[in-house]
Amino acid sequence: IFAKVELAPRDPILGLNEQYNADTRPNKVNLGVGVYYDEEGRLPVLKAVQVAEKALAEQITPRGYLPIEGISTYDKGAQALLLGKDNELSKAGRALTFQALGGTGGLKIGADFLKQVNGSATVHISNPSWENHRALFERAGFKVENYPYYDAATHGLDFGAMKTYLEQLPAGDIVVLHACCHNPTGVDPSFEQWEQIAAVIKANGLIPFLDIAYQGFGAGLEEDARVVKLFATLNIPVFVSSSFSKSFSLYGERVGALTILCTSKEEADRVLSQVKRVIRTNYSNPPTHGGKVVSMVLNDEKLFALWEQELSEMRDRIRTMRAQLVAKLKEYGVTKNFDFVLAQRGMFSYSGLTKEQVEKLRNEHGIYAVNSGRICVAALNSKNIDAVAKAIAAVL
Ligand code: PLP
Ligand code: TYF
Repeated sequence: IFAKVELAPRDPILGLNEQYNADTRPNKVNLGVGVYYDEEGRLPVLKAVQVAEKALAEQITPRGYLPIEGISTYDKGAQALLLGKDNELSKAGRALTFQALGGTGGLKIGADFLKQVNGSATVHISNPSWENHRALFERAGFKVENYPYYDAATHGLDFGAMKTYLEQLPAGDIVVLHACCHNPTGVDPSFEQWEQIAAVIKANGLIPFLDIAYQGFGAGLEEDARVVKLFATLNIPVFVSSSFSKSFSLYGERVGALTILCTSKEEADRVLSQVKRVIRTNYSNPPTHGGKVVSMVLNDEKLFALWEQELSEMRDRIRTMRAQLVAKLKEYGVTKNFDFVLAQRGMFSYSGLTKEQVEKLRNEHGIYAVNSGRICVAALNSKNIDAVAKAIAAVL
């Protein structure tokens, strides 16, 4: 049975990591994978997480199976982060949240459930989008198309083309939207543009699937959930995949969630029973540790405040790095205007570097970026930024 198995290509981003790890040059810099590093170039372990883990270590508890939908306080906390604490949908029993294996897991159980109830629909993702979106929805059995999004000429959003495209979609089609901090471009619609997108989605009977993997990295926890809250007012089915991988720096714990908004409590009860079946046949129930840590932080006022503070420090550091990169590029003689980097939000910048320039950066300078020109600004720090800016100036 293995004779005809073809060698699959490496993940373009995670494959880059393998190449970076094998590189022996001492001054190499990894701007490839979307991971937040601190000023020392280390993956942080947040103080809020440390406090929670110490508390958990002191209470030795049995490790039985979790409910299929996960830890209830985790689900409640994750839902409140998206919709706000006392929101109408949660109170009415119209919002369902499932602990999931990262944001990826939330997308996958949502996709599997959608395939069951809306299988002939086409899924539309932004052009470009996170590498895994297309593969994940195709693997779930969907046809996947791209909607216009990024405009390379302006380094901004091609809103006109995006809206026109959405307007011609048939009812029932699924639209995957990055609720904040678009990966890979860093370009988000304005709130006024979001209102127009939401109106088209509602008018055409489209199904929005919001992906929010960087809540807190744009403008703040509440501000970044504004788009989710907007869609929650539409009174239509809404899917939301959220991730704590980056915001808690808990990548390997696989902490994420799927939230589904329904139009009535009765509908929600039926949906709940079916999504549980999807989860049961995939991995039965989620793991305990990461979920307990996140739940403890989300549900303790002091720990929550500490986490929010740490998150705001991460966000501010990335902003500082954006400003420094733009300033250093000028300093090293780049005449092209890079001010657009300041307007981009979240971890990433679509730098506009070509594939050839990215290859040169890697081969000649040991600086790793994604072939699309995406760089992870959250991997810059005051020790590597000069080398990075000099190298970019050289390849330009
Ligand atoms: N969606 C987007 C847009 C992402 O950038 C990521 C990043 O990893 C994910 C989903 C998946 O998150 P997780 O690592 O929690 O599975
Ligand atoms: O886009 C990124 O870099 C992150 C990390 O298959 C990631 O989202 C990349 C590829 C992948 C899973 C996670």
